[in-house]
Amino acid sequence: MSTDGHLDQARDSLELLLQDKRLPPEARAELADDFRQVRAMLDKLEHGHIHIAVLGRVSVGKSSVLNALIGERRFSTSALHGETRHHEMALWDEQGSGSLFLIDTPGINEIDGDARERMAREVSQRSDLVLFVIDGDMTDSEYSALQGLAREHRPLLLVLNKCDRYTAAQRNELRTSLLARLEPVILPENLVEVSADPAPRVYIEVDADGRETESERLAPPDVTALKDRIWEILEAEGKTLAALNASLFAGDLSDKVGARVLAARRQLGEKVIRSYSLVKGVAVAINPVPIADLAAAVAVDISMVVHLSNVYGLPMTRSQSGTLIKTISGQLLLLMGATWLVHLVSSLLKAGSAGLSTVLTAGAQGAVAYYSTYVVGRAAEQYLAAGCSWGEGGPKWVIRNILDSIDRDSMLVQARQDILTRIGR
Ligand SMILES: Nc1nc2c(ncn2[C@@H]2O[C@H](COP(=O)(O)OP(=O)(O)O)[C@@H](O)[C@H]2O)c(=O)[nH]1
Ligand SMILES: [Mg+2]
Repeated sequence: MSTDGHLDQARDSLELLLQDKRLPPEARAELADDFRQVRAMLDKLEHGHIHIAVLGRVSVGKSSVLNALIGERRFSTSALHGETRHHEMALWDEQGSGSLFLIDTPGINEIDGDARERMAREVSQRSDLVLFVIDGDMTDSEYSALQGLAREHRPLLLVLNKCDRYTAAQRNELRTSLLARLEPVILPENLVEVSADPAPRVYIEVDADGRETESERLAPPDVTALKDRIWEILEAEGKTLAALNASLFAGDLSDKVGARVLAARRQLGEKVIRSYSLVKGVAVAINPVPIADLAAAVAVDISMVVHLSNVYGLPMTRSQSGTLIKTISGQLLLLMGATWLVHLVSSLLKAGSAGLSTVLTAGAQGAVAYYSTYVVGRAAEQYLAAGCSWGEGGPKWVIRNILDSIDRDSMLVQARQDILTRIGR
């Protein structure tokens, strides 16, 4: 599928689900995040934007590097810890391209463990080019973050900043040892040395009388090597870079969104199934004469399946839903007919006695009805989740798995309690 196809599909699916007011709030919040990402990606594709992001430890000079590229103080910098709190973006209008954006990020060591990995991955997935900034030999956490990035298969430059602090000999030594350690992740042309915000130089002048005067002169930033390398990369693969990245990202994202949408539907489906099961259980408990109930009971199941089919965006008519229920009940009867009937008949036999036991048996029958509707609902849901298919194993296999996955006894106890509470006893 094309990049646009993936994203359009993800967007449509999300939009539909976001409109469903019955969706639990947590699920809605998660989906809203995905939605923003899809939208940002679509915008980016539409406008042919290219995103370049910095990553690295705090205070290595990430913000300074971006400022030096732009030639303006667009991102705030600080000698203190952690000036950059959130991702920030600025247009880099070099050579009137109008479509290059620089993205600043917090230090990778300001967030811990999993969150750090996640941020690094997210930043890299959204960007066409990542500048990993360091200011000396690499720490273990820098090293592992860089390895993680390399696994994403995105174009990656290693930027050694603060070169004004090193002598030429030190720089050479550093460069050699970094390359040796990072081979083959970083090739020599992708390790660039810069001084984004060099410390002022102190000059000492001695006049004719031997008096010394000290003066400070600002040193200009030097990021030429980086700029050149970025332009080389962009010129060589400019548009393809963005497109390749977008399709990698789109594939990932639509898989992720697909899984989220499914999980959200399951959550919603479970609510729907449980409420119909309770309706059915209560109806049977109030009126425990099975023959008279039969038609009404099937009607409840049919409504439930129609409702579920809407949750899954594959609307069914009542008659289609009736057919589906027949298939499921047929399998249920085959799989657990015997125990099922014994259970039901023994409940019915007790229905004659009055008083407390009537209440209990009513509850028991209701619970059985609850359970059967629940199983029907789960089976129908599985069928819908697979895009209206029973898969290779057929309905028998699916339904057996569902029966195995439910702890029947505890569900019956719980159902009976819920039913009795509902009918006020
Ligand atoms: N000596 C020197 N200091 C630098 C250089 N680049 C940045 N700095 C200083 O390093 C500190 C942290 O810079 P900043 O850009 O805020 O780092 P960030 O946390 O990675 O964004 C600031 O005080 C900068 O002035 C450089 O090339 N040389
Ligand atoms: Mg910063």
